[in-house]
Amino acid sequence: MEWKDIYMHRCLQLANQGAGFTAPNPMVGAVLVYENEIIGEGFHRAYGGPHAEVNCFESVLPRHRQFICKSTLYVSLEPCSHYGKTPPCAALVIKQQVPQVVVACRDANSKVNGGGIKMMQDAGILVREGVLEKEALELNRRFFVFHQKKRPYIILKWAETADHKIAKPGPLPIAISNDLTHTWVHQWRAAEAAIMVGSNTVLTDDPYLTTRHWPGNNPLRIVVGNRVQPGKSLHVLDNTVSTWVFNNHLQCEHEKTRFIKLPESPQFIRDVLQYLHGQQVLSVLVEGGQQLLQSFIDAGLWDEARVITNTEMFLNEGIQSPELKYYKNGETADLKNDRIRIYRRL
Ligand code: AOF
Ligand code: ZN
Repeated sequence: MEWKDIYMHRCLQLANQGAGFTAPNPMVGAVLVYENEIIGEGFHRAYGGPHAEVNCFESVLPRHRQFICKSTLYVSLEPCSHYGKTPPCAALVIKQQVPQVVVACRDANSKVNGGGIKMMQDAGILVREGVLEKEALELNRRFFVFHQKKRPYIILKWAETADHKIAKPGPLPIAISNDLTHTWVHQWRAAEAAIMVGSNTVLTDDPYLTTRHWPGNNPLRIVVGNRVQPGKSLHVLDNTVSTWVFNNHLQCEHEKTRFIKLPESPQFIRDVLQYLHGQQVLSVLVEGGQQLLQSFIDAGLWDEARVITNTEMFLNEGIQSPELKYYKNGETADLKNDRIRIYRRL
């Protein structure tokens, strides 16, 4: 039976529409094709909701239902084989009597991990794997790192001057990036499960860490360090968004703010990440300051870095930007006087 890449491209396009709403689940798209025509489409819209395959079968018009048993189903991730918030999709595919399934990549979740493909093959379905696999792995890179490395996907972000300074000396914050970049950063925030900063940054900048310039979810706010204490008048403690403060002294919870005590240790960052993995936090955008960013780099605990450089601003003195190690260059973009570079860890 024939199959075409173009339908998998469509699956990935559909999957991407769930960005910012599916974590800790992956983004998944599905397309049902009968004689070169799409008769059904669906994607996983939000965590806890129906999977892509369910939405795809439901979208088929009554007069097209008769063709399902002669169609090819394309899915950007292996259909699941477990009972989670929803019943197994592989069982649904079998029930619908689809003769051929084209899958971009396997599901890294240990509850599935090839189980869906096996279930369908055992039922006599022809399964083709690895179509646009690279693109599908890239789309769900947060999900795959989470399951394979047992920690959230980590994106480091900072804004620097043309002479590589991220702040002035002293306690006063400065604005480095422009308004357009600012809006884009809020879009970045909305795509991640959490935003993290150090407690020094909270005290100097008093940031909101919200996505107020972009529609979408507010991620969990995470503060690391001992300098933020309950009762301080700080935006991150305003209880408008869930906020976790990792520290060495205090364990308590009030409204949306949770202080989490972890032992003082050189492994502190690893302990924080282990806790976040246990709480199903799929990804973290680390926004500073310098010390926290550098500690992630030195521990080799990062996946992506997004560096914004104001090409017209020079400070001469100030806090030097973090220094990346073992990376390759990714995309770049220019927004007026800001140059944005994306790096990937090797
Ligand atoms: C699919 N299609 O669209 C998605 C899948 O708790 P549940 O029931 O929502 O299951 C979540 C797991 O199911 C998730 O970790 C991943 O392994 C798989 N996601 N599978 O067949 C989908 N989103
Ligand atoms: Zn499923």
